[in-house]
Amino acid sequence: MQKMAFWFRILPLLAVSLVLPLSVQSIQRHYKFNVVMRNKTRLCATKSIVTVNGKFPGPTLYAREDDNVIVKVVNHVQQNVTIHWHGVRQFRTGWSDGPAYITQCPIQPGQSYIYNFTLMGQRGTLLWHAHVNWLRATVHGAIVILPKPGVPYPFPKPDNEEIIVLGEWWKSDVEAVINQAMQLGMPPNVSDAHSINGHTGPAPNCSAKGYTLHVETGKTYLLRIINAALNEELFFKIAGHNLTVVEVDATYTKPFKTDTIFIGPGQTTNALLTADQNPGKYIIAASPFMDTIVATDNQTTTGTVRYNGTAAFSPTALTSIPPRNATPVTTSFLDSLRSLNSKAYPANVPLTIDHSLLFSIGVGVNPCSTCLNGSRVVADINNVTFVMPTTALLQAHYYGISGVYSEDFPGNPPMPFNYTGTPPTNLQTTNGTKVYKLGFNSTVQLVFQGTNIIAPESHPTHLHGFNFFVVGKGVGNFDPINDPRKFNLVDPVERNTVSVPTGGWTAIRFRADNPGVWFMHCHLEVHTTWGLKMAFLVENGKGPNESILPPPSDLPKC
Ligand SMILES: *[C@@H]1O[C@H](CO)[C@@H](O)[C@H](O)[C@H]1NC(C)=O
Ligand SMILES: *[C@@H]1O[C@H](CO)[C@@H](O)[C@H](O)[C@H]1NC(C)=O
Ligand SMILES: *[C@@H]1O[C@H](CO)[C@@H](O)[C@H](O)[C@H]1NC(C)=O
Ligand SMILES: *[C@@H]1O[C@H](CO)[C@@H](O)[C@H](O)[C@H]1NC(C)=O
Ligand SMILES: *[C@@H]1O[C@H](CO)[C@@H](O)[C@H](O)[C@H]1NC(C)=O
Ligand SMILES: *[C@@H]1O[C@H](CO)[C@@H](O)[C@H](O)[C@H]1NC(C)=O
Ligand SMILES: *[C@@H]1O[C@H](CO)[C@@H](O)[C@H](O)[C@H]1NC(C)=O
Ligand SMILES: *[C@@H]1O[C@H](CO)[C@@H](O)[C@H](O)[C@H]1NC(C)=O
Ligand SMILES: *[C@@H]1O[C@H](CO)[C@@H](O)[C@H](O)[C@H]1NC(C)=O
Ligand SMILES: *[C@@H]1O[C@H](CO)[C@@H](O)[C@H](O)[C@H]1NC(C)=O
Ligand SMILES: *[C@@H]1O[C@H](CO)[C@@H](O)[C@H](O)[C@H]1NC(C)=O
Ligand SMILES: *[C@@H]1O[C@H](CO)[C@@H](O)[C@H](O)[C@H]1NC(C)=O
Ligand SMILES: [Cu+2]
Repeated sequence: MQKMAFWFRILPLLAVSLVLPLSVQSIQRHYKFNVVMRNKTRLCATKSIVTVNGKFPGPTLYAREDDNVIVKVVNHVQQNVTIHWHGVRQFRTGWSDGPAYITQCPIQPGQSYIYNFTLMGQRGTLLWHAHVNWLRATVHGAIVILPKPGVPYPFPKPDNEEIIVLGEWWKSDVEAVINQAMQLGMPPNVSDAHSINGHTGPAPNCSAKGYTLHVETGKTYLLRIINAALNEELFFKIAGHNLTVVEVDATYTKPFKTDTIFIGPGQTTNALLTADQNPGKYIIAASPFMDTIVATDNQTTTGTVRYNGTAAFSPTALTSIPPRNATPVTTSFLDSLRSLNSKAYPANVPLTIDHSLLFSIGVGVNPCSTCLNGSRVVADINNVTFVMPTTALLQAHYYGISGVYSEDFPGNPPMPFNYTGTPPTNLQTTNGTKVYKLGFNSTVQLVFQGTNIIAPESHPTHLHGFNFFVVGKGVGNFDPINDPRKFNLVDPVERNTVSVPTGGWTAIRFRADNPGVWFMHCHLEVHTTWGLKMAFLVENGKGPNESILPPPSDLPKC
């Protein structure tokens, strides 16, 4: 009897310690993404767009850190489709990363593909988006990664949270916009409006209702802000309120207060908003940043924060919009970003470097007999304009198919010049499908150097498969002797997409501990189309968990 009582008491404990941790580690989240056409009315006109499940923005993918996520994507439209889980590390699961012709062939009309990945060592907000042509203009949505069960946020628990997806809207079909630009060899038409959660708000000749965030006095909201625009870095503000930034790109930051968020395409920012002002209505504004001669969509999109109990007729508090060329606002925001670097969330910055790379990034001009001026604008990294292969690079690497890419991507500009001074007279680039090879677990320091060719421009540059630390940045040319002395190797911000300042440079560091083929490109879609892209090939390691997993059986074929 006594023995049995003992076992009755201990069994639940055993059940807890043996069964619970296992089940907690292996929660599966299943999603189905039906890619379908839908008519949407924006700017007082109706247009048919590609969507996921009919939604714009698309559905939010919720999961916890350590969860296994299974998304079945079924293509019901006439375009090729792929989905990229922007910022998800995809440790050994490059097959689920998504960029067309880099890690997979597109999901063709009528076909489907199951993305299967585990969220490891990340928590916060990311985004998913189509990664073929310009489809991501309408095919995008939020990824919310909650902390593991029982693990609190490292900041006061908000009363509620809200996803804020910023986007761009064209009255025309977006594929027609880029196809026309490519035919002419000219920059594409800018968008007709920005949007907040799919709402453009009031625009010229169209009194559309904007997005509204309802708040209760005294409560704090975690805003999960995502820039899903194609070609524009944006400012985000709320009248009369400061925001406290606590996380970017699914890594925690040291909290800091700001009245303006600066956010590039592909980036995410979590910020706390406290409804501590007089009850009323306050404008939310998203507007473009551009500090050089390049054209932008100048429409500021607006929404409203509305305190509960506010009368419909009460006036709305406006906010001052940063000027389009407000470089100091961007600098002060970027300089405030620091990784949390706590005991629980350390910043493991590589301190010794195996590969020290300098990548010049910008545009060029190549001959084109059929184009408007007999030339076309292209873009390049180290003078290589990347040409998309017709076989995905990851398959070519995994199966040893030769002739798809070469491994001679230059680690330095082949012909150094004064990148931020007078450009060379010959603006031509070379074509190539080249990768840069990295040994497993090697360390990389990569300096992005913007060029002045045609015009200097800020490039929000994105690396797939890794987070990196932003150890330094500056204006002018990178100085390899003096600038590294000023690097922050203690608490640099950790992210997956970084803005390289106009006419300047940014230095990042990362450890190549994820085997596979990883795309790196400017997240201004126009620059990606023009060729500002390349890939790193990270070799397998020797250990049991250091190789690419075998490809899934439903991997699309080209
Ligand atoms: C969209 O609208 C057009 C024209 O109004 C109509 O012909 C078409 O069937 C609609 N498509 C969908 C998917 O609703
Ligand atoms: C997902 O991938 C894991 C690891 O490769 C595999 O064991 C599992 O069967 C896959 N699940 C699905 C639904 O494909
Ligand atoms: C781009 O803009 C030009 C000038 O406004 C216009 O004529 C053209 O139709 C636009 N292209 C597309 C695809 O909308
Ligand atoms: C708004 O409408 C007016 C009058 O019809 C027209 O002149 C103007 O060009 C329109 N503006 C835009 C941005 O469409
Ligand atoms: C926002 O922060 C600034 C600088 O700290 C301060 O001057 C301002 O009063 C704050 N505004 C609000 C609404 O808290
Ligand atoms: C946007 O504003 C800039 C600076 O004010 C201006 O040079 C540019 O022509 C505007 N672009 C459009 C499309 O109106
Ligand atoms: C807002 O809602 C809260 C809780 O529902 C309530 O306590 C408060 O009085 C409301 N405030 C106003 C201004 O209606
Ligand atoms: C590069 O050009 C800039 C702008 O003209 C000039 O200030 C700088 O001195 C030049 N640097 C070198 C190394 O020549
Ligand atoms: C880029 O490559 C082209 C073609 O080989 C060459 O003419 C040009 O001088 C190179 N430019 C630079 C900056 O390396
Ligand atoms: C470079 O590649 C593009 C296609 O991506 C092609 O149109 C162009 O002719 C190529 N240029 C050269 C010099 O091979
Ligand atoms: C990678 O290298 C670091 C530093 O040498 C080492 O601490 C770590 O264990 C290595 N990781 C793997 C997976 O080999
Ligand atoms: C879709 O992808 C397939 C496979 O790569 C390709 O052959 C086809 O041309 C693509 N279709 C379009 C419309 O781009
Ligand atoms: Cu760019």
